Amino acid sequence: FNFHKTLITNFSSSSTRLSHNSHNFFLSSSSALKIQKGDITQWSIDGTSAIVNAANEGMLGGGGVDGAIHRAAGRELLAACRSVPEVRPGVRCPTGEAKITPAFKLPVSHVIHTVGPIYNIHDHPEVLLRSSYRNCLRLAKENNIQYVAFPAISCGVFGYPFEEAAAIALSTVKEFSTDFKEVHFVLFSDNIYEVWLEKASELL
Ligand code: AR6
Repeated sequence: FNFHKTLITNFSSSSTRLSHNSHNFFLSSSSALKIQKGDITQWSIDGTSAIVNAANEGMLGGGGVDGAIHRAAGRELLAACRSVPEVRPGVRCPTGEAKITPAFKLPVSHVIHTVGPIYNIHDHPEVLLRSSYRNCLRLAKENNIQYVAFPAISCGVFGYPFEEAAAIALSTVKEFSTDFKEVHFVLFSDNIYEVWLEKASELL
């Protein structure tokens, strides 16, 4: 009993601006998964932290969460992305991979940029989406990041069905169940938030 009490105290003492709306799940005795509605550019937490950007292969900004992150981080983020070497013309981050930059004006330590699959174009989008989440988490771990926040990668203009995306996102985070203090999903729409909560109750 005391053991659990300690954990709960520790988790509630790590404050996020959005925590009033968050649903908490345990990944392990030392790690929590939190699902909340909100704008990921506003997310902050005490500790080494990263937000994930759902970018495109060029990494020079775009619409959706990518646009919001670049606007909030400022022009230095664009310069940092531009300095990521191209692996082929116009491609800095191939689909399913991830790159890390500083976060500049954002209230976190780093931004991890990944490119999810375009659901109706890529073969085996489920393999690529899992690879996006996995590569973000690997990169976070390598950089000693303790807290990571994800948006719903590929669930906007890239057209991934929400339920399938939620199952992949949550089961992949579960693979890293002892590696982070907390992993958060910060979801913009009511609809996606509900789907994520339902899937988490099923899988965690
Ligand atoms: N905070 C959290 N989630 C957000 C925010 C925000 N501020 N803004 C939007 N979302 P999308 P994709 C949600 O389209 O499908 C860009 O142009 C949004 O509601 O941003 O991976 C890139 O440059 C949706 O649920 O990313 C690429 O070209 C989720 O974030 C392309 O879009 C992802 O939607 C990537 O498409």
